[in-house]
Amino acid sequence: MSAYTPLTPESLPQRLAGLSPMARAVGGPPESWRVCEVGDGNLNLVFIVEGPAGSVIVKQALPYIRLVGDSWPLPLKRAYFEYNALIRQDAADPGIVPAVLHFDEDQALIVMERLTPHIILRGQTMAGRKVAGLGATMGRFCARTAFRRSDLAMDPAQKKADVALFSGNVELCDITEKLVFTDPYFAAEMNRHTAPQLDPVVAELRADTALKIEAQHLKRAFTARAETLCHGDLHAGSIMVTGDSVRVIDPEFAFYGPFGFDIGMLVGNYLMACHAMPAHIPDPEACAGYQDWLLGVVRDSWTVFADTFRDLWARERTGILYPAALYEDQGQPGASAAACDQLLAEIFADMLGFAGIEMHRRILGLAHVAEFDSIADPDRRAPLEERSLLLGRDLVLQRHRIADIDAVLDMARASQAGQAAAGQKTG
Ligand code: ADP
Ligand code: SR1
Ligand code: MG
Repeated sequence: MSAYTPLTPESLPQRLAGLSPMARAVGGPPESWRVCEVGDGNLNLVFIVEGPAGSVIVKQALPYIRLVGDSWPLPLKRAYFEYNALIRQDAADPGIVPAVLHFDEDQALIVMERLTPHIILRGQTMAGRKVAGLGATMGRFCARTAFRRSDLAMDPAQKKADVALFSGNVELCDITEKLVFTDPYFAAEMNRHTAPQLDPVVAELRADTALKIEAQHLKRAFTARAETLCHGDLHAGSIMVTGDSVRVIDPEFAFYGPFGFDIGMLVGNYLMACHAMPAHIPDPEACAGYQDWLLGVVRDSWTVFADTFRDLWARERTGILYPAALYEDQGQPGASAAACDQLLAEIFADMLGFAGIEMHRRILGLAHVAEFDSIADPDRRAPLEERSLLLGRDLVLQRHRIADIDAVLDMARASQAGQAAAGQKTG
């Protein structure tokens, strides 16, 4: 047991020199290592350590929220949840999350594979660059982790032990419960929005009782439905890409929650990127082309999620839910397929609800997205944010009536064109 001490670029080589997996990966004498702190996230220290043999990432939790400062303490144990999530995600969908080389619980640090030449997805999309296979890889990742870490596939004792383990991630869930599901809908202290331009729509949303009821229904799903292991913070800053490789990082918010949570957060982020794009790609034709590509990513994410989920349903349904004894074994494969379709319809509606809530909190809450925040002129920013807010409300309120993913894309296109909810097909 050693007392927790935050690393610095100067202290890191000497402090971690004795870790053999790290020394092997980096090579050379520790005095020759180049160390650079690159943490651009909201919470932790992240170092790149380079040497003659290669490089690694060292991520260490701080005892407070980096974005806010030491006035908001946060327990170091979040590194334990991140480590436990990484190894489970890697087992469920190998090769997507960084390989873990070492975990030190006392120092709240993880040494992991450095993804290179990957960059954060947000930077790619803001620059209007496409990533081959983005929707398919993320749809598959979400479906594989959702299915394989649930009672559809797991041994029930292991699933319950896992729920118990991750139920300790209290403080990070508390952040989501407050910042995502609650604060956007009242004048919470740390909120900020583009003012005064957005004031009228913000007042309208906060007065919308139907919206606030649905937001709390979704929060209830977040707190009570321990269906599967969720990444918990799956946005464009938690995905690293090249032109044709897609990897996922940063599952410290991991918890057991609804099947549709991760893919919903992701879809919300893609839709916000779409709405912000006119400010980043000035040529209207190029912008429209890129928005279409982003909407294609939304479509692929859902269709590949659903296809993968159906495939796993057929091949890997070894858990306690919807057992084959009730359907296939009685010569009723159609009933099994119907059960799967009904569950996917529920996940689809949840996904849209979580997407809408995410779109609200990133414009009204504490933690915004660079797609909007980097638009310097508030008169340019506000109308794009407003369309996103209104689309988010439509997704939340109408989620049980939206027929399919193409109807979502129609709603997004209409919203981008400034015609909220027009062009929507509902079933
Ligand atoms: P936080 O938990 O504070 O949000 P992140 O895990 O998002 O921190 O990491 C912050 C930054 O560090 C990322 O935006 C990325 O640039 C870099 N980073 C994190 N993990 C890796 C990795 N495995 N490989 C390469 N870069 C990484
Ligand atoms: C105070 S933490 C703010 C946000 O950063 C994290 O990445 C999560 O998205 C959290 O809601
Ligand atoms: Mg992060």
